Amino acid sequence: MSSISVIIPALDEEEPIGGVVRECLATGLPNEVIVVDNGSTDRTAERAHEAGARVVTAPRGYGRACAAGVRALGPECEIVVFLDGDGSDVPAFMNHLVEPIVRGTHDFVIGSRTRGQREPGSMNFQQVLSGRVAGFLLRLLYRVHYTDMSPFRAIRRNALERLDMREQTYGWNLEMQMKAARAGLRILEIPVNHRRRAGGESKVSGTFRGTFVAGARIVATFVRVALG
Ligand SMILES: Nc1nc2c(ncn2[C@@H]2O[C@H](COP(=O)(O)OP(=O)(O)OP(=O)(O)O)[C@@H](O)[C@H]2O)c(=O)[nH]1
Ligand SMILES: [Mg+2]
Repeated sequence: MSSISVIIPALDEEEPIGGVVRECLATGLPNEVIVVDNGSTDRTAERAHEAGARVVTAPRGYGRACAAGVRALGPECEIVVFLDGDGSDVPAFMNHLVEPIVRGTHDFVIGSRTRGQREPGSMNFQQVLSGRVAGFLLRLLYRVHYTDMSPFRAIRRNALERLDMREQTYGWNLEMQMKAARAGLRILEIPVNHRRRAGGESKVSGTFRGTFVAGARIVATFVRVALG
């Protein structure tokens, strides 16, 4: 059996984080769950730890958090799973994400929320549209099939470490998808269900500022990686 580690970036998620960690552990798949907390002002770290996660810290920023999680991986880890800490991703789908990697047919398996069942209100129009637009552009550029920029994804550890990930904030997810395609990884997208966040407050899609900042960063990432 391959050794699986889960990385969860979490900022001020004290309400949902314990449940997310427990749901991940309940799948019986991960050897470790790493919660990357950067500067939460609430009890995110405490709740994550109580639920059974290893907690590491990093400077502010979604990409920095993910990168810090990767640096903290145990030496035995072979497959890395990423998901959000707000309870919106459904850990029960983790087996569908890792199975093709364990079987050896794929290196990168990404969930698509737009192809799965979405709880009403879990994704707004801009999120669905931007996932589709990114998918369209990446199909033209790299002939790959994506319909979302879902944070819920699994990747072979040695493949991830070769991608030379640079994005420090919300461009991280798109950068991984683009670099995976460019590197010729064997990519699979599968439908995953999506829920509303299980408490706490939105940092991105639920606020105008969050949407604007993340959107600008995602466009900048697209341009940088496409031209790079
Ligand atoms: N470590 C870390 N995590 C972050 C940062 N910004 C956001 N996150 C986490 O990244 C995930 C996505 O952020 P959300 O606020 O859920 O953004 P969203 O999914 O667009 O918005 P919702 O509709 O409210 O779910 C959550 O787990 C956040 O806690 C950050 O700067 N550092
Ligand atoms: Mg969310």
